Amino acid sequence: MSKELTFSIIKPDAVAAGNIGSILQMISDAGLKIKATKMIHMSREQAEGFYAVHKERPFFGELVDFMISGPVVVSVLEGENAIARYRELMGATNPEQAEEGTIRKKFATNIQNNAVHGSDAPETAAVEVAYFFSNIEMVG
Ligand code: RTP
Ligand code: MG
Repeated sequence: MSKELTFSIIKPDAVAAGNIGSILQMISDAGLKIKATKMIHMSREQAEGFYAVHKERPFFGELVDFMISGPVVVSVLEGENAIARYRELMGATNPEQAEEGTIRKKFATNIQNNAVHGSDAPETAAVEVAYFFSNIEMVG
């Protein structure tokens, strides 16, 4: 099995609620290695570019407003099957449907303010990592 990279965002709701440490601990306890991490406050243009795949969805404007409402913590995670494992740890998009023990069950407020983002496929993971990090920012 080869190692895989995935990209994570701790969203503004979770940062504002003081949950950065708890979420990074859950990631670490799940055996995902943090290869890079930093706090940023995205501009509208950066958030619109990141969520470009959703630009035709009815919630796009509100989603961008939410994502720029405060700072976020972006990270690169590594592990075997990291993409699927992180999405499992995150739980369902809507926290009402999220399993016990998941990040969204614990920390999400609603379907939009849902604490975290994780890449959904190798292709999107590669694009998302490169959107926020250069190679020099990642540990070996
Ligand atoms: P993410 O991309 O953030 O990891 O979340 P996801 O795959 O579980 O969900 P996705 O369908 O990709 O939606 C991206 C984000 O848009 C917000 N959303 N709002 N108001 C709504 O009905 C709605 N649906 C989705 C959420 O913040 C979701 O995570
Ligand atoms: Mg998604």
